[in-house]
Amino acid sequence: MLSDWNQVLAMSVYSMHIFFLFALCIRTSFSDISVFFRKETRFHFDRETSIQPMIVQSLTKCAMQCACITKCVSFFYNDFDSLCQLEGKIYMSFDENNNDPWIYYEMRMTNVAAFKPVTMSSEHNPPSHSPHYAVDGQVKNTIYGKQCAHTSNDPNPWLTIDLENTFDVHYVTLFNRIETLGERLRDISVYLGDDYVNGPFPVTCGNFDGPGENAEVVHIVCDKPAHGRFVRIQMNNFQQDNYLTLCEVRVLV
Ligand SMILES: [Ca+2]
Repeated sequence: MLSDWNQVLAMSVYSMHIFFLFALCIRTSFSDISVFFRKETRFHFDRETSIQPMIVQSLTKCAMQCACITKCVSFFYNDFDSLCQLEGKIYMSFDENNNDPWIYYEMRMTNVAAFKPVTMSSEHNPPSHSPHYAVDGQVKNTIYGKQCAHTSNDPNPWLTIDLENTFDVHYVTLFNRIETLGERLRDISVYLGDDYVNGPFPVTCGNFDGPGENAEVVHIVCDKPAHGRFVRIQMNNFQQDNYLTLCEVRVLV
């Protein structure tokens, strides 16, 4: 019964959030977008390769643009020049003296993966790459992918997080390794299941074809709310270099 009520509560919270985001999309009177989006300071995008940003009147206008687009969960806003960037790749930044005028905003949802039980298909060089590093809340600029969850060279490497309850997942965020070999992140699918840590996983949230880049942050937005307790992140299409390395995973509901 408790599980049922939690499920109802999770669905209600999700529905309300989507409702208010839609309200943000169609109205102009919201003065405080922090209700819908949170600011993060350690993200940047590549201005050389990204599409031209939009000129907008305000941060709220930029947030409205994102709220009106299906699968937009984040954006960059430049208050100095009133510019809005909705598309393009996102990267972790490790510059402690970052004076970048571009500020990153992400949809204010709840990460239900933090510090939850995690298993992997195998563990590369224990204990430097323990699965718990995927949900410890840290993304560090370490060499050789240390302090990131890291499998061996498996046919279809995977990492599964037990959310310890069922949720309707809106999107999953993957933090790629930072220093090198970021291109290994490719052919990723995110699946969900209700019953056991080893599956089955009948629900597909979405995919990331890749290849990834060093320090890239990938949002996999589900086609529709993906229901389940166990979240499996799996690399498909066996190739020579089949290592799955994840420095952090967030599951947003
Ligand atoms: Ca981590």
